[in-house]
Amino acid sequence: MTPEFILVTPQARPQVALIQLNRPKELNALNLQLMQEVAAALQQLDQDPEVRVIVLTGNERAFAAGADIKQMAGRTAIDMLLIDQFSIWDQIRRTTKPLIAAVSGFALGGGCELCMTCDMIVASETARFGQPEIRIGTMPGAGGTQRLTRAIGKARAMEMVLTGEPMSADEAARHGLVNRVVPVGQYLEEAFRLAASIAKMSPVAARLAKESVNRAFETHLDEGLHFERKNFYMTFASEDQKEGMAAFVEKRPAEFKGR
Ligand code: CO8
Repeated sequence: MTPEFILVTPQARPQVALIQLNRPKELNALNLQLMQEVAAALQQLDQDPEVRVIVLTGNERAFAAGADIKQMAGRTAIDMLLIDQFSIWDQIRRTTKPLIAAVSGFALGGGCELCMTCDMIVASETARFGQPEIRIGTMPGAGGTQRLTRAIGKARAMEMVLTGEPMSADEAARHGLVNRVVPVGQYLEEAFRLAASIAKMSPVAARLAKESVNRAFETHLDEGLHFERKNFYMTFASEDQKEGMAAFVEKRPAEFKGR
C-alpha cells in the first residue's frame, strides 16, 4: 500500500534511507494514519539489508506541529485508551538501525516527542522545540516529560512543559538536546553526512552500540554496564569485528558486511 502522508526513499544516499513527513498544509500534524505509516516504513527499512541508517524529516517550515488536534479534540479518555496510539510509538522505538531526525521549523508536542524518539537530531537554525500541550489543556503523552527532562534537565524541562514556551535550536544545542545546528539550507544534507559516516561502520556493532546507549536511559548504572559488556563481547562473534581489527593492523580501510 502506498503511504498517503509520508514519502519513503530507501536509497536517498548509498545505504541511507529517508522518510519525509508529508502533510505540509497541516504543518505535518501527526494523525493516526501518518504515525502508522511511519512505523510501517521504519519496520520495512529496518529489515532492508541495503539500508544501514534512516533519516526522518519534515520540511523547512515544520518537522511536525504535534498530534493532530482536530482529530483528537472530541475524543474521550476511553476513546484514547482504546485507540492505543502509543503502541505505534513503542514500535518506532524498537527500530534497531540508527535513526536521525533532520529538523527545521516547528517541532512541537508530538513533533518534539517524535524527534526525541530518534537517536540523534540535526537541526536547522530555524528549528523550535516545544511541548505546548498545556496551552490546549493537556500535557505531553508520547514521552515528552521523560525524554525532555533527561535531555535538558528538570528546571528547563519543567518550564517548557508548564509554560508551553518553545526553545530555539541554539539553546537546544547548548543543552545537548540536538547534535548540531546548521543554516536552514543545509540541515538535510548535514543529516545525510552524519548518516553516511555511520553507514560506513559495522552495522552489527552499530546496532549493539545503539541498544547499549539507550540502556543508559532505561536502567541503573550496574545493569547498564552489564548490558554494555554483554553487547561488547557479542561484537567479537561478528565477521565485522575481525575485519575491522585486521584492517587496522594491515593499515587499510575496513569493509563491513553486517555479519
Ligand atoms: N493539529 C492539527 N492541525 C494543525 C496543527 C496540529 N497540531 N498545527 C497546525 N495545524 C494546522 C492549522 O490548523 C492550520 O490549518 P488551517 O489552514 O486549515 O487552519 C495549518 O496547520 C497552519 O497552521 P497555522 O495557520 O496555525 O500556522 P501559524 O504559522 O500561524 O502557527 C503554530 C504555527 C504555532 C505551529 C500553530 O499552528 C500551533 O500552535 N499549532 C499547534 C501546536 C500544538 O499545540 N501542538 C501540540 C499538539 S498536542 C500533542 O502533540 C500531544 C502529543 C501526545 C501524543 C502524540 C500522538 C501523536
